[in-house]
Amino acid sequence: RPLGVRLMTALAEHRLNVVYQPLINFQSGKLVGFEALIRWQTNEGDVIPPDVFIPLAENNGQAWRVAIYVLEQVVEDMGSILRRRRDLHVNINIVADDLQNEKFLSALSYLLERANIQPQQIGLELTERTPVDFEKAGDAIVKLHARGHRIYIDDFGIGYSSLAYLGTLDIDAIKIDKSFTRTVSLSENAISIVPQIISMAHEFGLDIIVEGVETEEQAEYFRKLGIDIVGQGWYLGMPMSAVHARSLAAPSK
Ligand code: G
Ligand code: G
Ligand code: MN
Ligand code: NA
Repeated sequence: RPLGVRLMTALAEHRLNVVYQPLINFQSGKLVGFEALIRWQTNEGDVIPPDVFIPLAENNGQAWRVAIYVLEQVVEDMGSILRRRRDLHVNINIVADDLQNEKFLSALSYLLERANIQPQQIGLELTERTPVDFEKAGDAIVKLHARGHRIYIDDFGIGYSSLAYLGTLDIDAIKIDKSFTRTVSLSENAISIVPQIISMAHEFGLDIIVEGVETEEQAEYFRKLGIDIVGQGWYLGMPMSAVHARSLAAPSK
């Protein structure tokens, strides 16, 4: 059967999994939240990456089903810890279609309200890998932002209209793409555009998350900048099961 049909069946049978990758403040070393990442392993044992099945869902007009699925899973997995720790947040990935989708938007408010999770505790990561219609997306973003959600531009720097976003959209933060993180180095003569991206984001009053932090040297580089920056990457924490994420987040006493 076509992959798109198999995806719908897998969603209906609840066979996709959500894992959680820690977000760590470089200055304090503290956990500030997680990014929720969807995983699909078929009954035959094949792992189908989200890069493959998310665009498929989008093309079939079914992206909202995936977004609601992840949201429901996040509420179930992380609701208890988010109620105990109001300082933590969980980010979910959405696509441009989701911003226009009434089913997703109402599920978002209904599920959070029912579970007593604050909108501030659910961040929305919008990738710029695919073009976004600013006119339409702008309105939806203003509304979600006004509700209290934090809006992140994901994969910042590699996609469409990076700079146009910064001045025009009601966003809170950028996630600097891992391809830029690879260019930073503690050596004096290293050439990297990352400091410019960071100072530009600051000028616009945006928070910064650095993706793909894989080495101690990269972590040290961002610590040394001496400003509040959040990092994500294998060095700081692998994507993990909900059980592990909850125990990482549980107040230590
Ligand atoms: O976790 P991984 O490296 O496999 O993710 C690959 C890509 O899939 C990333 O760009 C990530 O943003 C995207 N992705 C992961 N989980 C989700 C999800 O739940 N929804 C959407 N729309 N994209 C996701
Ligand atoms: O596009 P998005 O940022 O949502 O994708 C996050 C993806 O990046 C996840 O699939 C995750 O598995 C992957 N990822 C997380 N940390 C690292 C890292 O340190 N290095 C690399 N190469 N990928 C990472
Ligand atoms: Mn993301
Ligand atoms: Na990203």
